[in-house]
Amino acid sequence: MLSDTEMHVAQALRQAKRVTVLSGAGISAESGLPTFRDPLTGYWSKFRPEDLATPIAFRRNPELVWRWYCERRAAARAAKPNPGHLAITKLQSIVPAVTIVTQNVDGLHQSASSTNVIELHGSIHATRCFDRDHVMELNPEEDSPDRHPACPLCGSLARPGVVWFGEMLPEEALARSISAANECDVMLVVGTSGIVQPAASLGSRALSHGAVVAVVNPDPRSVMTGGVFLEGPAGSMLPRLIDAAWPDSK
Ligand code: BJW
Repeated sequence: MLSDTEMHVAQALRQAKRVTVLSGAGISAESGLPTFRDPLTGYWSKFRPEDLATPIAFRRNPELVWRWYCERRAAARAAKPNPGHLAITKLQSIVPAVTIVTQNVDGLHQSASSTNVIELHGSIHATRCFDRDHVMELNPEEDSPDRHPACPLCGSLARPGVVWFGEMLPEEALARSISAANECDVMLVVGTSGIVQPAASLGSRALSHGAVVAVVNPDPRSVMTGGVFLEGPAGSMLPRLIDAAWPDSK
């Protein structure tokens, strides 16, 4: 039985010409990848962000940062998309203009065969050098916490191709995300605490442009002012919504 709010969002989806999905770490939780801010299992329950996810942290202790990302790369490579990712792929097969703006670096939307994915915080599967941003190839078979490669062009150490605190987001990705927020009829904000800027402000941007904004999250603390809240994990809530919007597609 669907709640009135779920019915309202399903109806808005059915009528929508353009949908934007803003995803965060929570959508990959059911694929076994930890979120950042879960008090028990999140990365930041064990590490401080400033010790690992900033350029200063890398300068201070590159080996520690490299080891952490090496473990996370291995986990991301082993992870499989879950029903939440797959529901978004299905949505893309029904609505022609669906843009996925993800803060995630794990590549699971792409593994679920989604297209039009904007990686706002980069990709953990990309590597470049710290000093000069030269692109570096990292062979998964040689990717080991004990081997921190240096750039063949300039000798500087490898770093993951992600966006750390205090770094600018990729300009084009941010511009496309802002357009996707401005232009959508419905925005689904899935699995994000909405703390990290500028991604966090995309929901209110969509709202102020007249979109229906629905937050999908098991934690009611993530309610966004003005958006509607659908309480539950993405892996069950998203398939329910799509099935409710398009019962014939079940
Ligand atoms: C489920 C679920 C299930 C669980 N189903 N849900 C303006 C004001 C204030 C500060 C700033 C500002 N502008 C910039 C800043 C500074 C900073 C910032 O925002 N700081 C905040 C902490 C306040 N931002 C930046 O530095 C950004 N750069 C920038 O803006 O440049 C210009 C500038 C620089 C300096 C000053 C001013 C301007 C860059 C941000 C980069 C973020 N990087 C990280 C690491 C990426 C690499 C990596 O993966 O290691 O990105 S931090 C981390 O947080 C990661 C995530 O993408 C990001 C967001 O986290 P997310 O995805 O929301 O995860 P969680 O864990 O927070 O939430 C998970 C949610 O899922 C929870 O709600 C759960 O309940 C839910 N969940 N299971 C659905 N099954």
